Amino acid sequence: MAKDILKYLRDKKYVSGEVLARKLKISRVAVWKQIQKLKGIGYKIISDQNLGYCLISRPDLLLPQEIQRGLSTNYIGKEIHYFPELESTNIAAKEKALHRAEGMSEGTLIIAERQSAGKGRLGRKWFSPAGGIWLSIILYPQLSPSYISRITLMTAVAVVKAIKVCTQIESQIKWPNDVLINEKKVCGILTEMSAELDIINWVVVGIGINANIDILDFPKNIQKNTTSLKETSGKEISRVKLVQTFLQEFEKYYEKLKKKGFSSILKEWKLYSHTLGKKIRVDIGERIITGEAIDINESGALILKKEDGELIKIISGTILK
Ligand code: BT5
Repeated sequence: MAKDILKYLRDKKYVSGEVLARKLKISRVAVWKQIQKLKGIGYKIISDQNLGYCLISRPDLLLPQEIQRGLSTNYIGKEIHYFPELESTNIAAKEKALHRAEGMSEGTLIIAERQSAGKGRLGRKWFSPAGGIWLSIILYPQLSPSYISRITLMTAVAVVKAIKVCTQIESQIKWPNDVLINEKKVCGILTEMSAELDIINWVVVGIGINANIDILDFPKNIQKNTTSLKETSGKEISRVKLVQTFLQEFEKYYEKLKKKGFSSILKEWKLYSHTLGKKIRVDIGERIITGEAIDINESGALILKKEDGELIKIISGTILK
């Protein structure tokens, strides 16, 4: 109901309690109660005995009604589950993803203001204080499980585009799942899935973007290699706008991936690549391989040229400093 009142409240203009009551088919006392609720979550609303209610400002929170206001996607973010705090949006999304048969729809979003146990890859920790963007998207693609790495690469392209559109900041993609600004990590992506033979049951794409976080708030051991959009631009950015833009870009690229294949996205990925052309060391679990990153192939694997000229195809790994 509080959400419905927002539809009729106008930015910086008065709407009478009577009109609100009539539109929503509730009493004026009920309207007043809902207004108190909205104030409680940070909406600044003033009231005048004769004129009614006037919305002065919205809270800087990633509330579903704020994200969905003006969101132009067809299905990504049409359903949003919002939490002030969660252990991890990926954990919550994975639980929800199981309920496809009960109507869980593709593109459902889990979003939290803070994560108490944010996850990186391979059991690493992801630091997730207030001010960042921590979200996970549930997908049910009819693609082969081998597409998982392409979904991560595609997501990184959508992040770079959204950052550019919203802040004008140029960022680069470090294969496979990092987005960097001036060599420092501003975003990490964690893609998880459940699959059987050649069928994907579900995919959860988790995205963490350091939006309005002060660098000194990061743990000491990662400060050197980490940045935030606030730090780079020198001012707070609109997180709601960035989430909306990202969701729109994400849907665009996801559709492209499914309909036209990966090659068109790969071209853009290469444009934003921080990795190609560099001499790197990659930890692939059982060993570390050194060589020049010369290409990404059609399935999203990194092609490394060793000193002796041998070409190695790496499906997943971590580039070492
Ligand atoms: C990642 O792992 O980069 C994937 C991060 C995914 C986070 C999102 S937030 C929403 C969703 N819910 C979750 O629980 N996770 C996803 P990886 O490549 O393994 O990098 C992890 C490493 O990045 C850590 O070991 C730290 O060194 C560093 N790190 C941790 N927090 C960071 C932060 N906020 N910004 C930059 N670097 C960070």
